[in-house]
Amino acid sequence: MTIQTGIGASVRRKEDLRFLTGRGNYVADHSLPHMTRGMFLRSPHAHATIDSIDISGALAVEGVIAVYTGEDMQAAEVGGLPCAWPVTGKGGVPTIEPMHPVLAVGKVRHVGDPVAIVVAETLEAATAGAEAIEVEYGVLEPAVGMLEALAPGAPVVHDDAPGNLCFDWEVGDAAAVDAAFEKAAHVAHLSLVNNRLAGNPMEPRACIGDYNTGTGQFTMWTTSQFPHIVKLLMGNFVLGIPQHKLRVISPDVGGGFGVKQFHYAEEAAVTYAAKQLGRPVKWVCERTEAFISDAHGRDHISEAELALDEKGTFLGLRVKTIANMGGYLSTFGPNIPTNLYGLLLAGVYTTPAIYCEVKGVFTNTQPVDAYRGAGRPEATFLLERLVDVAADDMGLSKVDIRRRNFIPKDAYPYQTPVMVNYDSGDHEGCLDQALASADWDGFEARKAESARNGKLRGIGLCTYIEACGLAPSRIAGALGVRGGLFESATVRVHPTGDITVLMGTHNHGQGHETTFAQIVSERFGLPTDKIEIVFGDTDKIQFGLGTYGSRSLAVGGPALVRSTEKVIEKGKKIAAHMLEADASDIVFENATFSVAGTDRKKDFAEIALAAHMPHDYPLEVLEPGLEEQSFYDPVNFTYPGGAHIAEVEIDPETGIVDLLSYVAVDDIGTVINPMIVKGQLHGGIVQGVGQALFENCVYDEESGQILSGSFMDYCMPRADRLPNMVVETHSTFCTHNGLGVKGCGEVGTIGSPATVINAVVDALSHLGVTHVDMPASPSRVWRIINEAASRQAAE
Ligand code: MCN
Repeated sequence: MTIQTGIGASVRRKEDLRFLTGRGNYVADHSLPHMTRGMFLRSPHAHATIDSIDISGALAVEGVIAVYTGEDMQAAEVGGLPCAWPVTGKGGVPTIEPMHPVLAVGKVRHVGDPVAIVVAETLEAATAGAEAIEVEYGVLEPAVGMLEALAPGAPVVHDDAPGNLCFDWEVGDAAAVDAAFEKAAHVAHLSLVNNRLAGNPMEPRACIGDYNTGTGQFTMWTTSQFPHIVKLLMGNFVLGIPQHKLRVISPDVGGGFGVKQFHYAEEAAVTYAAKQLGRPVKWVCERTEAFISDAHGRDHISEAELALDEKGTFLGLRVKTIANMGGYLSTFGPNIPTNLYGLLLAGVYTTPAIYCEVKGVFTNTQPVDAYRGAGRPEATFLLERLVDVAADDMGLSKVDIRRRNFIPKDAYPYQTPVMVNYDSGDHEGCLDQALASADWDGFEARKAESARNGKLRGIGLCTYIEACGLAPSRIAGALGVRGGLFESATVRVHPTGDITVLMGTHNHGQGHETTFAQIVSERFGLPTDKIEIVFGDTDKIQFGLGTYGSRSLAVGGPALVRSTEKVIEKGKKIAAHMLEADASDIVFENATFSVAGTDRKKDFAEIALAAHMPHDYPLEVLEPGLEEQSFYDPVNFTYPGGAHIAEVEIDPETGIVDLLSYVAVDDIGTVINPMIVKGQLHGGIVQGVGQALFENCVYDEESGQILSGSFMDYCMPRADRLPNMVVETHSTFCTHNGLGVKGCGEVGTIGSPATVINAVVDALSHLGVTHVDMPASPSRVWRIINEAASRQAAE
């Protein structure tokens, strides 16, 4: 029996053996000769002037080698950390991009803002050194909440951003929306907060800077999702290192979830220090330090209104959102609540008029950027909550109101009023399958059973679409990105026929070593154990843009397919020469080149050998070697969609929400590896459930101190709070990338917050509750239940 290893097979993850047996190759595991340890002194204040820094105490600590401050870097003309995706606001006004120094100069703008780096022989000495630095701060009142930061007279985070407004962006047709609201039979309203999250990948960030004093070559190991971009941003904009003198390596990375797709201050600081000292400098983030140095995600305040006719048909949608940028712009900060949010507000519906405005605001908090889903969970949450509110207002069923407004399957491709053009989808199909799998019709009986046990049961539904596979460079360029967004793949066939694939994407948990090998296995008819997928080293890999926005398969996959096609084309020419036939008569199947209609053939390894030992070879017309490279730039995003259904049970005595069941039916196009997709869905859903029920970054409103800066206070979802999930697919196919694939890495996180909160609100709807902000923690739910009960008693 042959084991199927091509597209569609649930091949076990090749990479897991080393991970599960403790043989992964992480940055923190690396040790270099003469390596030193770096430790950052971070601001204890949210907003303060730096009046003086005395480093003498640190330098007196045994083992401390050097201390560098922001002023040292300024004197060395080190640049600021760049924003790679600003947006253009109303009236063409650009995003305000204040200087983001690697180490603070003159002022600190959030708790955790790095002030100095101490380099020492040991971690203990570096830590003691950081503690021995004396900084005189002039503590200022911080701007903590977004509304407070925008209020007149608020403390100013950056002098060049008066009123703390970073950008004021809009999309859609405001006049058309006004007209729609004028003729509406009903308008549904919703005010909501999308809570702030910390990504918390299992492996905290780490980096090592190294400088070769002989060759002038820099090497930086870092836990990054996109080493080539770090190389470009840090080399070109921050440290002025020529690109050919800088190598960035991101080996095994223990989860990223977006948090590791930014160029961080620590990367530049250790590289700068390594150059000064001629010795490698290593920094490994601690968990608590991660809460005040990793970029956070989400953090919106929104007002939304949906205009409907008397039958519940959507006429217009108006959204006003305030989005937190934190104390500085992170690499992609402005892009997340604008292009990845406003452009998704049509959802799966035919709403003809949509208008959204987003104000980005600076506050004295940690910078905010992408976190799994990035913008799309926010759009889905707002829209799918609002649809439920409208259904309740009008006495319509949650299913019927959605069906009435779905974009029909045969209306694709579908141009939305907010720029994006969806290529394919089948929302009815996903919904029907989800309703059946969740036994939607049997809910009332289950609810009655819960009631008999004193529990409140609710069911929640969300139908969503998202844009991923970032991105067509031309469209992204028009939307403000300062770079390309294509992807690359090299297929290197060795003389033996074994294969190394060099991918421009980065694997940090998604299973690329398996799924990309499956694609090659399918094309060449070779087993996956003859195929090695390599990524994460800018000296080995051609330029690639890395992994985020569920792009690796949808953008990297077609580049890989093209390279395999080029190898096959060249193989056919070699085979034609060896078999004395015309290349057009050569067919390639199951790793064999043969002359059509004959038994004359050469297998893949023979052709590979001939290409490297070109004795019997058409050298006059064909170069030796068998290695092909491709770059692929898509023409559109891919648009996964789906229908998710959850059931919750609430204990009215404690406010504890139990998630009892979760059904996800997702349209992700062609599935390469069903088992890996299932894993991606499980993980993604759990992260969305985390946002809905448990996780929250909380700041003290007066001091700007983070109050949830450890796992004692920041509640991560755990297996014992989760049900067995039902994860299914219902696919339509991407029309433009050849493979028919759509991304799957974020869909779970995009659908689940709305699904779970819709279920929570449903469980409480008999109390007159119309919305519950996330996280639906026991204390919040208990308070809502008790307030509603008192209200009802008073009426
Ligand atoms: N896949 C498939 N068939 C499809 C779609 C995807 O078999 N139709 C496979 C892919 O080949 C890949 C995996 O599923 O092995 C995810 O593919 P894709 O949707 O292309 O997403 P990326 O590989 O680009 O991963 C990025 C995405 C994002 S944006 C975040 S955030 C995220 C995520 O994936 N972070 C993760 N999943 C994660 N999973 C882990 N374990 N760790 C993270 O940090």
